[in-house]
Amino acid sequence: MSTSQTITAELREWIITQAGAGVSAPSLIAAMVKSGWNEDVAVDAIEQVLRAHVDGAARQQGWPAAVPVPEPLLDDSPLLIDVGDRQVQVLMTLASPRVVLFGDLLSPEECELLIAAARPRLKRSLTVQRDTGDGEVNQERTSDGMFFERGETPAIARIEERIARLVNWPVENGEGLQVLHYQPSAQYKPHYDYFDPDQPGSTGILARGGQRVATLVIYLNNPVKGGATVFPDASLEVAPHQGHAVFFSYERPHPSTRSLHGGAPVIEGEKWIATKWLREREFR
Ligand code: PD2
Ligand code: ZN
Repeated sequence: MSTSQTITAELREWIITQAGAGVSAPSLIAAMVKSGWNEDVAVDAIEQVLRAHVDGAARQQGWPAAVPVPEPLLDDSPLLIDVGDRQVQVLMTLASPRVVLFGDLLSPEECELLIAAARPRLKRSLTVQRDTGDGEVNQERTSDGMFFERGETPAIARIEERIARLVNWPVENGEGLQVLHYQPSAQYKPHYDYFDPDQPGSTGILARGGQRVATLVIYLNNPVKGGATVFPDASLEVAPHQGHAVFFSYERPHPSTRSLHGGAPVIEGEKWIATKWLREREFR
């Protein structure tokens, strides 16, 4: 391996082969540092080589292109993120699927306020019909829900501002908050939140701000049993705790993001969540 700080064809080949054989990123970095690389430069080089490699493979397979996605500022692994009016806890992160679990995003009072404002406006949740893009009642999704307008009340605007700072994504790119209420046995079977670009019904939806690129599910109460948010591709279950929120992003509308997720059946008690979906561009 070269000791210079340029990415030669030889180095590129070496990184791709090693990573493909399952050698971890820290081991690759350690090997490069040992042969004279600055650590930060080595990290950047590995990222650049592997990203270009994945993009090339994705193009060959006919996958949709990757786009920029929201991402919390997690350099140096902070335990807390300052979002202006609050310190949000970082409780867990996962690289693939990209998942970050936050604590204390909302106060108990803010959770109660959202539930009280949503309750009189709840209707049976719909899923998007593939061909037309219209909503339809579906056994896959047995909750009741409603949408707030973006910035509908000062409290909602404050929460949306906080979310924007937390994940570094403009407030304008967010859909209005959706509140969902699950009774015992209600669930949301595993699905992807992005819209299938090949379905005719997606055209109109995508015209309003492009694809969904990330989701934040905020837990508004504590169910007694059940109601976890599950990520089957990672065998990950997130327990629903009041005020906590699980963030996940998906850089292309494709299962390779491993962003398949669902709401497990509520076994005892009830479950309230608020979901914020983030689009590529301004959502109108
Ligand atoms: O209630 C959940 O945990 C859940 C699971 C999957 C919510 C959503 N998806 C969603 O709102 O998209
Ligand atoms: Zn979902």
